[in-house]
Amino acid sequence: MSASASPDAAASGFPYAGANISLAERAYRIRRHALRMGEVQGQGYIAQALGIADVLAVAYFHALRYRPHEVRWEGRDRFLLSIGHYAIALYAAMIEAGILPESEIETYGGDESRLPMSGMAAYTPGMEITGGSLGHGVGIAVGMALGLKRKKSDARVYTLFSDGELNEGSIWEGVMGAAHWQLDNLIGIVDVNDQQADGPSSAMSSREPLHERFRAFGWHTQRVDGNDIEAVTAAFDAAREVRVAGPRIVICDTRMAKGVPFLETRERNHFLRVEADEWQQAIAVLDAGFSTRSPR
Ligand SMILES: Cc1ncc(C[n+]2csc(CCOP(=O)(O)OP(=O)(O)O)c2C)c(N)n1
Ligand SMILES: [Mg+2]
Repeated sequence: MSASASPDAAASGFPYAGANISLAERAYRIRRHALRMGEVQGQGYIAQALGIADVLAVAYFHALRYRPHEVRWEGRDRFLLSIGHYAIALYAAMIEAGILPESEIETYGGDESRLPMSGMAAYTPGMEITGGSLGHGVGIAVGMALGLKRKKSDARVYTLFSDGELNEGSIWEGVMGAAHWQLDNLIGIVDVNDQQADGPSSAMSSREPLHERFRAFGWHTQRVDGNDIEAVTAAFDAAREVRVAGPRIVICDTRMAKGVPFLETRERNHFLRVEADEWQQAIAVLDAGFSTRSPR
């Protein structure tokens, strides 16, 4: 069960402000929920979920303003999942945040489930958009951020997209639109795991140097180790607070399957098939890694 700090914190829209669970523990628990969902189907985009868990922990337990039991609250920050195949990662974060019940883990990917394998707004509370047809998360974020400004809202729009999506021209159209409209309420997060469906992104069609490229497009740009929680937290804080005009991006270099070493080294981990007996092994390795690193 997730613990919130106080009724005041919940009402403020920062439900976990002051909670005594560390972001590292949140990330560990997000990874654990994801592995449990992976086990239900026996395969999936589990390496991405393990890789992005630290970023999601910072987003949902530090940066985002929302109400877990009122997902359509008008004052919420919007979190857009452009990469629909990362849905398992977002479900895991939303379970930890108390937006979705933990008991639904066992329904993951099933016919009647609210947790389909690719993220769909009509199915899942808290899923803002139906991503998955890649390349749209930035353009949609531009429209939302512009709309919020026109409504005089101080809510922000976060959009999570991937290094593979940088090969879609529509992403760069959105990037230019955000700069044109000076959208300082838009924060992009790009997961650079150097992987896409056919192999390493750097070998497919590299978009490096990303820092210089985004800066040239008029974005306030930071690049961090996306598995370093302190660095991600500082970058999210700076993205929110820096006094510059225009959109902001946090480029996050992540390691696929982070936290489960025998999966980290597996080849072609875009879509992992994990043997039935390996899921419990993966959870045990994750548990052991967390308890030795973070004595409580
Ligand atoms: C427009 C579009 N083209 C192709 C696909 C098929 N597809 C699904 S995931 C994926 C890889 C995208 O790259 P990335 O998100 O970086 O991959 P990962 O890091 O998850 O391995 C592709 C090509 C799609 N969903 N949408
Ligand atoms: Mg990738």
